[in-house]
Amino acid sequence: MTNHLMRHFPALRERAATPFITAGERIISYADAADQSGRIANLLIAQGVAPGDRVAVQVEKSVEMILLYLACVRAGAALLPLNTAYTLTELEYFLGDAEPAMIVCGPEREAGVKALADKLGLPAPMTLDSDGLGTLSARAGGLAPDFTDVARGPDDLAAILYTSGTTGRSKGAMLTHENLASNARTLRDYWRFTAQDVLLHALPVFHSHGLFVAINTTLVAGSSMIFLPRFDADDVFRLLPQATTMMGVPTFYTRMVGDPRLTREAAAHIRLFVSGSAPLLAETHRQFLAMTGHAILERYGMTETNMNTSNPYDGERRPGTVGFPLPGIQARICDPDGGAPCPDGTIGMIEVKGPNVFTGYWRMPEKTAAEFRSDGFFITGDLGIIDADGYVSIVGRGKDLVISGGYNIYPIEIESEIDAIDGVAESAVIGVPHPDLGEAVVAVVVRAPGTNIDGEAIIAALDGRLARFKQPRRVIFVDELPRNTMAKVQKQRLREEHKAMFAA
Ligand code: MLC
Ligand code: AMP
Repeated sequence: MTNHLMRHFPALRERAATPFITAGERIISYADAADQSGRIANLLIAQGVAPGDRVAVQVEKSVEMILLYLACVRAGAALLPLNTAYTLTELEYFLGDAEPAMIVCGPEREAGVKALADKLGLPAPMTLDSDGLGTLSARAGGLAPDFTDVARGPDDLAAILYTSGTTGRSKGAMLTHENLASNARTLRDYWRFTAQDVLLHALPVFHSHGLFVAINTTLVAGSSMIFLPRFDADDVFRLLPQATTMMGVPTFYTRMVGDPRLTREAAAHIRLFVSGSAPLLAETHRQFLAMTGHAILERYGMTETNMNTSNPYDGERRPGTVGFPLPGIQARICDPDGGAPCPDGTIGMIEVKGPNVFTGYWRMPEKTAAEFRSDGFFITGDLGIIDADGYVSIVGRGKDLVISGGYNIYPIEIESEIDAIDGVAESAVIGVPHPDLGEAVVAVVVRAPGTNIDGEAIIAALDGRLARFKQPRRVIFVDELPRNTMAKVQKQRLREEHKAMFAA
């Protein structure tokens, strides 16, 4: 048996001289990537990382982070990437739950992560900074570049990505070699990626979008990427003429549309702009088209499923829709409660099935079972409709979720933190339309009787406990929360009341 996912990346052997990643002045060829990932894979083995073991990684974006991902695949380990914004309090849960055999963190975090690792009985962390330096690179540098990839089959674990949930605790979505490989093949073919492509990569690399959609598609096509540490409009406009494709969350595109530098000429070298992770406003799609002549291609995915649907490469890219189920992937609309198929053209729960869909949540068999139908369809939690032409539209969420700048935020997690603060009786967290982030987090809070806590004190109490991007952008105080006859908080009513709060 060979290593299933690595078999899909022949460029590492066959396109040795081709640039894989350009980052500033650095150019890392496919040959470099093969060598460096081989050294890191040798280090993983030397550290005792065995097939199936987790390697937890919370580091700034760097080329070495991607080489570490490749090294994990090659050594048969499962990468567990973590958002750099997560606090040590949040990290404790992930490390305790996943029990990684190796931990890699930024040098500025080393002491805190080591203390956590000691407490949990895990190995001390290695470090990796945004320039790719640290104990990981130093130690791997002394090892041989040759590495025989560990044999792994299609169903073996390749990565665990944690996603929050409506029940509070984050769940580790287990993705196999074939989940990743099948989606990479499909996207390469559907979006016509070839070895001639250069992808402008400004996304973070700890989520499915920046990691798998962007990087696996590049690897499977043997094409190149230009790496930016983050979305910075100056860098993006400077580098667009060197790229042929770009992927982004809608915030990238709303920022570009609001920038006078976005012209036909600026985008002339690009053949494809892709958007996903959050709804792209039809208005943004139209403005972008008017300014550049490019119809942004919107697609729909999830951590658990990789990509499910996409607007077509040829043919109409319909604003406000997420296109058609990708080849080999089935999507259907069902009654959210009973699961019965909905009549054509009605709104219901989007359910999907295909080689892209994960195998389950790490050590949570009941939660896994609850999210699959008996015929193997995964219940996405997104409400949608399929029109007469087959285009899927997402029209709402069956799950209480806020998507801010492409990051998913589950209100229950914020509410439980706020409710635990002295001076708070109860709270409801909602997402409110925001011109830059799509949605922004707002907390509606009822003070405890006789207290006078203010918004600043609430934010201060959340600092260090919750990642900054999850913290409310605004806190509103009310005497009581609106409830229905079942005593359930009427969030829709709160969203309606506050919908113009951030109006531009
Ligand atoms: C940063 N901040 C955010 C935020 N990003 N707040 C809310 N929502 C966000 N998304 C906060 C920071 O903590 C900071 O707070 C302040 O905003 C400015 O930080 P910044 O780093 O300068 O922000 P910026 O560079 O402008 O980042 C915004 C962004 C970025 C939208 C460019 O968040 C981003 O790249 N998002 C992409 C997310 C993504 O990749 N999602 C894919 C998930 S996978 P302060 O107060 O400290 O200043 C998935 C599946 C699929 O969903 O289908 O793809
Ligand atoms: P995550 O759990 O971070 O992978 O986020 C997945 C969720 O993002 C999906 O369940 C959708 O709610 C949302 N999402 C992804 N792509 C789109 C899109 N193009 N339009 C609307 N929502 C999207």
